[in-house]
Amino acid sequence: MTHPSIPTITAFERSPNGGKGLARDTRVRWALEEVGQAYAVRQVAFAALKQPAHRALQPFGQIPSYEEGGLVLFESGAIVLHIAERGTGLLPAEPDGRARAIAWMFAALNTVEPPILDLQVAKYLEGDQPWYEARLPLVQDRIRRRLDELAATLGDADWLDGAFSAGDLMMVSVLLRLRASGLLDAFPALAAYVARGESRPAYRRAYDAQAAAFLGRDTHRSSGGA
Ligand code: GTB
Repeated sequence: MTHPSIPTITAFERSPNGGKGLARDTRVRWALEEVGQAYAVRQVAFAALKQPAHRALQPFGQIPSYEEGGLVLFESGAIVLHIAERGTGLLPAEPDGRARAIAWMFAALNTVEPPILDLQVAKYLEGDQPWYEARLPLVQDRIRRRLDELAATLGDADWLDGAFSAGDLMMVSVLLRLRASGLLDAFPALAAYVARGESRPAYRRAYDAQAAAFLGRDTHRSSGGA
């Protein structure tokens, strides 16, 4: 039985990538861990994602969703922002710093993640197209341009704007999706930034929890249920 005050999120029942933390429930788990909020996880089978019961929570039939009392939320960005606003440690108290941290969340989702998604679409969905080889360098160049710009802004700072914030949580989550491509290797400051994010205890707990779920030992938080 889930305690009514403990939020419930949804995650894949089976991981297409073997639970390497790249599905978007990980960023939500990470935010919950950063603010010290206990949570429950309901794992959803692929077929169930597109059923009305799940679409009532997530209109596009995707994970993650978030339920807390009467509140139902979808979109990982909105969920992380909600968690950050309710908890402490992910957004500065000072209004201008808070606004900038939120701007970095949007930058991660709206400016940096789209070309990274393009690369994944190209590789996994368009790899057999005759124009794939010609298009790939264009997609990679668009990512490199964003990484260049981001590296210039980060400089030699640890985090994007002062202390670690929800903006960094989201940016690191997005950049992690690039690791397998090797594109981050040409940007040592960004690779180090990502490693700093990954080494945070809250990230480790989130990663381990999503990985354990696929091995059927998600004892970290109550999972399963209707
Ligand atoms: N904008 C939404 C958000 O941010 O919440 C996007 C949500 C989304 O794309 N969810 C994906 C999903 O449910 C999972 S995260 N897909 C199923 C579907 O659309 O039917 C994307 C994802 C999936 C798999 C891997 N992987 O295997 O590495 C990584 C990321």
